[in-house]
Amino acid sequence: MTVSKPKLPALTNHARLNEWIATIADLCKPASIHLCDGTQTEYDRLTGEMVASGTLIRLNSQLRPNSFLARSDVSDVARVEERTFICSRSEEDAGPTNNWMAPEKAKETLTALYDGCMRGRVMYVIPFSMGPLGSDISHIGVEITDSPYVVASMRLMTRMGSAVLNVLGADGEFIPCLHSVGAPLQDGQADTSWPCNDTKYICHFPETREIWSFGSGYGGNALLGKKCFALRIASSMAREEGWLAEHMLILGLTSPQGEKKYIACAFPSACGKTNLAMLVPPAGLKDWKVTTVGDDIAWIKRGDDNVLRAINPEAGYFGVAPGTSEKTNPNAIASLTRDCIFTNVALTPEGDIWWEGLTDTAPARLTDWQGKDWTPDCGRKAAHPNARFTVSAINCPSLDENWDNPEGVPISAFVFGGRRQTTVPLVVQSYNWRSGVYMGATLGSETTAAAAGAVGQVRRDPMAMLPFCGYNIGDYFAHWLNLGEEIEALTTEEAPVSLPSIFCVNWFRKDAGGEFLWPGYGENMRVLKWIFERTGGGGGAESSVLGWKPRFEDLDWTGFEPSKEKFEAAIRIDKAEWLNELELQRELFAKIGKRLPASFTAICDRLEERLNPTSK
Ligand code: SAT
Ligand code: MN
Repeated sequence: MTVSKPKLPALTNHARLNEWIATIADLCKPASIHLCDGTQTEYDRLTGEMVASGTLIRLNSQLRPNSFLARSDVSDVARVEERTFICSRSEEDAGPTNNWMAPEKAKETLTALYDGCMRGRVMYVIPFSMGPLGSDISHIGVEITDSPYVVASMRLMTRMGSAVLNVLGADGEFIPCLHSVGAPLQDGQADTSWPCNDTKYICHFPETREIWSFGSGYGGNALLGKKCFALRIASSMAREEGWLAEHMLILGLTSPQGEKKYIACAFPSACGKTNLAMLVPPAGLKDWKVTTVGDDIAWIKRGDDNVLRAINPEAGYFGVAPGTSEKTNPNAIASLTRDCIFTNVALTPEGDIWWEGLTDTAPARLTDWQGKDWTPDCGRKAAHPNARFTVSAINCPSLDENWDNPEGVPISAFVFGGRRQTTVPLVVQSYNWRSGVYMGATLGSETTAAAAGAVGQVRRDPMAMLPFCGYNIGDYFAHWLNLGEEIEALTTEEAPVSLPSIFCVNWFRKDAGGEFLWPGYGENMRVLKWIFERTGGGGGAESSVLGWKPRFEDLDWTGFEPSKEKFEAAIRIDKAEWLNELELQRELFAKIGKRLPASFTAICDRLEERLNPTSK
């Protein structure tokens, strides 16, 4: 029996949205259509159906109430960067760091793939708001998907459902986000627990502000509000409209005196952003407080007062599970006690979850992420290295009181960090906006399991945006420089505006024996405290080639037995390493070519001269 083409009653009172839904239904030919209202009842029904179909396993409700485990297909475990395309009209506008495909070609290829791709499945329509409902900084999207796992995840990760349609009204703007796992079901064909397709495309059309994704059900490939919308499409919107869409966590820092500042920090995927955003200060600094606005993405706009204010467009966390523990991130562990979806973690015989690093000793027996029996000596990982937890922000004990404030929070500092075993010092503060932008732009990091491909190689990851900038990266650098210059130009004696200070950090430096030089995690509070002080014009520092850096006595060591030697090694700027680093930065510049801001080459030359006064 073929399913007859659904004749659509108007699903919403937004004519353009109805039209788009009808067009997609026509193309994808689902068995039925469901407009998501975002209620708990709907969530319970969908998760119940997924338990029945084998897509989800319900965890022990005594140990982990209302929580589920999903196991993905072994071929669908991370973002697929080489299948991710920016489909701008001109190739140059996508730039040298993106894969480009002509929009007509992408649409033609994907239209063929989408034709009939939802046969036998429900087509879900998910209205969602990135950012607090109705905030000037927020934007609305509508995702069409044939994956109920995506619907459930979007409910945890975004503000989703009927309330969003109310804000959208009859003619509000929305970003259409089309997603299919690409696994139509013929009559009577049994479904698999994780349908997906070997052919994958994640396409972005910046000029028409559309997203078309096909073939994957995992993370950023499928939850289109996240990297596709909130970073790739939003970065391009932000450039046109004069704001910033960044791969940054946002945290609040409150001093023992009650002074509060917010900072936004950019790190590549799987570099501990969630841990930093939820940091618990160590005993010696327990009078300091860290609160969480967001753990992954920040949208930042200039207020009428020219202060940069940020919102977290998301409403939940899609965090890396392995390595998350009571020691490394107690707030995440506390967030995960109920109402979560875990993907690709291991299952205990009691029906609870486990992953590498959750406890010091592994349980004697587990079912691994692929559903196979697992024992500690079997030689395999129990959880996939990119296994994830998905949980709503409201579960987080450190959630900031302003996390949902439509006005956003004022940003005092930007922090850029990578994962570098060598070269990059623990922390350094740039002398000014321009050299800070340069620091962020030349960020390098060792690759992680968040994306498919090799792990552990250093690649340039400008502002941690390499896989997420939706347009030419040279233009992106220029946009950052312009924004700072414009704000600086407005500064007068009567109306002083201060741009956020810019810092660069590296928690991951190692000694010659491969041991970390810095303890990381909660101890990072010592660096955050210095950053807090520096943004107020306080805090001791010495100058260096790269910028201001703390001396040993400038960090607060209360409650910590510091090794001066290790600190010096962690903060050291090594001439030979930096001359090599500048060569690598020049490789990036050469790749970017003519859209690279001219000042960057000048800064690089000057750095080289200062490192090596005799070289020129
Ligand atoms: O893009 S994902 O959200 O799947 C993972 C990441 O890069 O952090
Ligand atoms: Mn991320």
